[in-house]
Amino acid sequence: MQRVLITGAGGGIGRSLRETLRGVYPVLRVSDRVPLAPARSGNEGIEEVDHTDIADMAQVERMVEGVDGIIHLGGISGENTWEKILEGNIVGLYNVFEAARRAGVKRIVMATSNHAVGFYPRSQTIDHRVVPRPDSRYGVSKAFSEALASLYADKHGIGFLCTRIGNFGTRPIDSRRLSIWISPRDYTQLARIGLEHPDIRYEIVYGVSDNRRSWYDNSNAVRLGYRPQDDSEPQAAEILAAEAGKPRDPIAERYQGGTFCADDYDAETLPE
Ligand code: 15L
Repeated sequence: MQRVLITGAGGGIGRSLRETLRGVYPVLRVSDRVPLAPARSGNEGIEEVDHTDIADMAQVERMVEGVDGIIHLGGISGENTWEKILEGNIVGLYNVFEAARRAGVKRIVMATSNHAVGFYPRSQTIDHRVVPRPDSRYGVSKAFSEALASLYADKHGIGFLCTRIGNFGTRPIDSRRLSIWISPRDYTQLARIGLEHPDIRYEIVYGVSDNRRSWYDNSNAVRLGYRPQDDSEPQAAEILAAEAGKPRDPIAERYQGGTFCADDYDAETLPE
């Protein structure tokens, strides 16, 4: 990998990867539709800063020019109106994959989400083979991203690592996140596997740390060499004590997607 592109580089994960991947590849191109910090150069590699709205194919074609691998974080990162999801996560995603195909890009690490499978109950441990159970319009767009990646892998030979990210941050922020948290250094490791592993065609893995309370069987990531360094457990006692006695939504508590499942919920019976 000579030149690696990070889309959505202005978001939390993008800003973090810009630091942790600095100097790992000779050129790091960072892109977003929001303004980014100016490019740096020097011993730790060259940065290129790009400004692109992924809903516009002409801009996307320029963004991917000369790139060997992409970490695609761009688009909408939570529940939103259908119009915004359509623009960022359906049209925008298609533009990135299609422009990448035309430009001969060989590898894409993609941010899908736990919300593609958010309606699995917390009582169930799920692996990379389960069928999607989206918990929101956002979750549907992430299931779509996994399906589009599968098409571009099978038909066009682009290698995809689809990372179903839990919750990225320096520490878990609540009891649900104790099960799905991922630290910056663990996500960096996973992204590097996605770009550098010699035999990736189409793989789904969970973007989570080695959390004792995990709901995921992440053996597919382990098979690819992932050795997470972090576990949310040291924060558990403090988080659980802070939440003790607070009212809890029964739908949010039952399913892995939490409040994404509870929002707008009006079915009369609970899905299994
Ligand atoms: C996600 O997919 C979102 O991008 C992030 O903002 C969080 O909401 C996260 O899931 C989560 O489930 O905590």
